[in-house]
Amino acid sequence: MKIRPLLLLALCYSQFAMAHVTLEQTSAPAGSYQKLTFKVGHGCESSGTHTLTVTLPDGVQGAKPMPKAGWKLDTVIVALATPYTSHGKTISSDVREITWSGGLLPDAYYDEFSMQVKLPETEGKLYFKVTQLCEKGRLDWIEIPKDGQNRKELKAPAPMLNLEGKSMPAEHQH
Ligand SMILES: [Cu+2]
Repeated sequence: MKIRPLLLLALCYSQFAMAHVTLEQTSAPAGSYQKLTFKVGHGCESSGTHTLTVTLPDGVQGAKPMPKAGWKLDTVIVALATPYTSHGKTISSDVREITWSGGLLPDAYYDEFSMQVKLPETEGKLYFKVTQLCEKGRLDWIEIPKDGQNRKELKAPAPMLNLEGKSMPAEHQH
C-alpha cells in the first residue's frame, strides 16, 4: 500500500497533461472536409470558461462553427490574398476566427466546441491557436514546437492536426 501516493501523483500528472484544450481529431487527409472538435478539459486554475476563440490557420477554407445552446457565436472574416473557387463561385474573403462566448463551463465540467472546415491541400502539421477566457484569468493555447522540440514539453501547446496524403478526391464530401 506504500506505493499508493506515488500512483496517485502519476495519475494526476497525466490527467493534467491530457486536459488542456485539444483537438479530438489527430489527423485527416489534406484537402478534405472535416469536422474538428476542440475539447476543453479544464478552466483557468479553478475558474470557469465563458469564451473560447479559435484562430484558423491559413489555407483552412469555409469554416462553419457548430452552434451551441447557451453560447453566442461570432466570426471574424478577412479578405484573402489568394481567392479560391468553391461550388463554382470565387471566394475572396473567409472566416479566420471563431468565438463562442456568453456561456459558462465550470472547471469541474467538460465540453466540446465543433466546426466544419475544408483543410488545406498541403500535407504537414496544422496548428490552431486557441484563447480561453475565464471568469478569472485566461489561457492562451498558442505554443508551437520548434524543430526537434516535443509538443508534450510545452506548457500551453496549440491544438495540432496532422494533414496526411490524400486518399480520394475531396469534392462534395460535405
Ligand atoms: Cu491542461
